Amino acid sequence: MNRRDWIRSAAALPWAGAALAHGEAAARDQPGTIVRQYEPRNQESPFSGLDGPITPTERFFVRSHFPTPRIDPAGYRLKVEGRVRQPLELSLDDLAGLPGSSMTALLECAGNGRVFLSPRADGLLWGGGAVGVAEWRGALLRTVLEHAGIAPDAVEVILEGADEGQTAAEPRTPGVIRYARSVPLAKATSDVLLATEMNGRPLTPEHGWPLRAVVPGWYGMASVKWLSRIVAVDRPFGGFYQTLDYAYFERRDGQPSLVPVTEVQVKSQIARPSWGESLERGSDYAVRGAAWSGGTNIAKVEISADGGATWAEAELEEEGSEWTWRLWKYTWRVPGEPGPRRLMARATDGLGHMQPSTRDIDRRSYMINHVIPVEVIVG
Ligand SMILES: Nc1nc2c(c(=O)[nH]1)N[C@H]1C(S)=C(S)[C@@H](COP(=O)(O)O)O[C@H]1N2
Ligand SMILES: [Mo]
Repeated sequence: MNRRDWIRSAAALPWAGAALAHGEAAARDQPGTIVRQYEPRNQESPFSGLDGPITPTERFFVRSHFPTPRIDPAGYRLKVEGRVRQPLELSLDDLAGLPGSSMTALLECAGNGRVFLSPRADGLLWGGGAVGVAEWRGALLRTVLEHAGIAPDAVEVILEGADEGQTAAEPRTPGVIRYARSVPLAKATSDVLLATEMNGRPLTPEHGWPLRAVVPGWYGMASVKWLSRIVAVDRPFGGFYQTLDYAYFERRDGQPSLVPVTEVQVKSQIARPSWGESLERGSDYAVRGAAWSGGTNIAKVEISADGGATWAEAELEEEGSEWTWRLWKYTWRVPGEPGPRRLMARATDGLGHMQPSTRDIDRRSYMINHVIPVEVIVG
């Protein structure tokens, strides 16, 4: 189902009243992006613009730690080295010659929703727009690793970007470094994609042209853009972006222990109504949103309009591919009394994990999946 079909099928539903028409109209005149930081470029689009299973590239959030690197396509080489039998240097033509593979996958920044943390957290204050789904096309990382021949003692691969820089504030990088993240070998040799295309077009410069990793099911920080070097290593990588940044506390043996942020946690977000929207009292309003979980499918989404005292099940749209979100809708009979109201959505995934109602401080400023109400005005 494409975006237009999604809107059309919504409009055709029997309960589609005036309030639904209002909500859908808001989705069509798409609001623009919000620039969170100008240089390096960081931007998101309001989640209220959700209008189908795929996020258009121009509305897809951008999260960059350093300026977008300039890459000469003729001179570009992807290096594969470290604990391999045969180091490789692959040109763009070499990459295009590999067996093609495509995947519809969600990317969510580990800091998505950070603006809702209280007390205020450090880092970019994302609303709910640092998440999106795209169709990615390229070759499987596995194919490249097979060509290079992974040594038996390798445990991880480091994915390194061509972008570089240093942080001005704490935590400080050791001078100028390149952006890099590692992926354990089991993940690297199963479903990680090396993408050259996004939504049927070559990657844009901001999204990692000419080549990026897509690590499905993991928060976005692992999907390294401007991928230029892959290093197989025989011990876990302790790089900046998985120790000082993008790491959280896991309780082990009664002690909080820092571990890298990896899998996306179960979450649902309300797209419409949007924050502060006025709803006509007594009308039927089509509440819409999406739910996702890194490791598995979504089993259930529930809505509460009474602060969590009671929950009603939302209707799930048809299931997409393994790594995407599940769109949902719920027809809410707006109360007859005017005043402020709060709507909440909570998802449960196929493994039985339900979104928590409160924030876990062990997660520092990442993995923000507790239930966050949307406040509306009934008038
Ligand atoms: N080389 C490189 N790759 C990167 C980053 C970066 O700054 N440099 N940011 C990461 C983070 S934190 C996220 S959330 C995703 C965002 O991908 P997008 O900008 O295409 O949405 O890219 C990841 N890959
Ligand atoms: Mo991110």
